[in-house]
Amino acid sequence: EKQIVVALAGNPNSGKTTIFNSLTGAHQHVGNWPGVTVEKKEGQLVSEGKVIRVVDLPGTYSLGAYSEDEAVARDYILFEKPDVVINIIDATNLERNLYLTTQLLEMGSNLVIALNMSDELKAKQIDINAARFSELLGVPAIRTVGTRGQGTKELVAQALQAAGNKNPRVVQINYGKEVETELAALEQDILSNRQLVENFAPRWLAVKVLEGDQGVLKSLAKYPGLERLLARRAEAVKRLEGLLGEDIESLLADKRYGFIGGLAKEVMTRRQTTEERLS
Ligand code: GDP
Ligand code: MG
Ligand code: K
Repeated sequence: EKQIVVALAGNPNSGKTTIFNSLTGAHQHVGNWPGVTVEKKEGQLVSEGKVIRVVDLPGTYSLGAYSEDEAVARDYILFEKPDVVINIIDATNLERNLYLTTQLLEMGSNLVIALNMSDELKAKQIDINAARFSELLGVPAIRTVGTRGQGTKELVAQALQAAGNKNPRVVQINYGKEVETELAALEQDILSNRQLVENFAPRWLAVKVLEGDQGVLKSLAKYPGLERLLARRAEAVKRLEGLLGEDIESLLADKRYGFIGGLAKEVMTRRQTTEERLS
């Protein structure tokens, strides 16, 4: 039987390596990603009779083109297509960590989320509603304490379940009427390009093209039909920037932060201290 590949993605210091160690124990191998000096850690475990290969991706805040780490993580997810991506989130910095999560969601990754550092969150008198979080994003979310191995069994169980899901739900951030109109047109173009459709989630690619993500555009250079897509993009950007008076990158970023802010607000509650309750 084919082994299942699970990649761990998350911000630096979210607890990725701690959870990686907890999952794989001594069965680890350290090397380098091809062509770059970024360290590559792999390990494996056996669960429910299945061999799971775990890959610890470089810690990143985003999957843009700004660093070698980001390019390694993004290209691995795009081109190696792990069966499941476990996104390790430092729940004490939820909003900052969710920026990466929104990108993983848009990429159409088969996601399982670890709300890690949940012990620290508790110490700060903050509750996070994992069930509601999971419901809003359409992906499993488990509270974990990496340093104590808490929640890791459940993570593996959810990852195994997700691995069998061939059509993961793709959450769509709504970028507003004007932007959505242009995205739909770009997506149509992408859908008519068989090679692009076979390799990428069309919606994700439409967003990246509109955004002008240099890393992604570079990865696409070999695909026929790219020039037409870029010409459409140039027209769309001109229209949107004229219409909305803001540059396209800021337009998209604002919507993402709006989505993240709304989500965080909905799932987090600060418990009242005894003093507050009595006053
Ligand atoms: P990475 O950069 O994502 O690989 O993060 P690490 O695994 O190196 O963890 C960063 C720091 O957070 C280390 O000091 C860990 O011991 C600590 N850590 C990891 N998970 C938890 C957790 O759930 N709770 C607490 N309190 N600390 C954690
Ligand atoms: Mg690490
Ligand atoms: K570390």
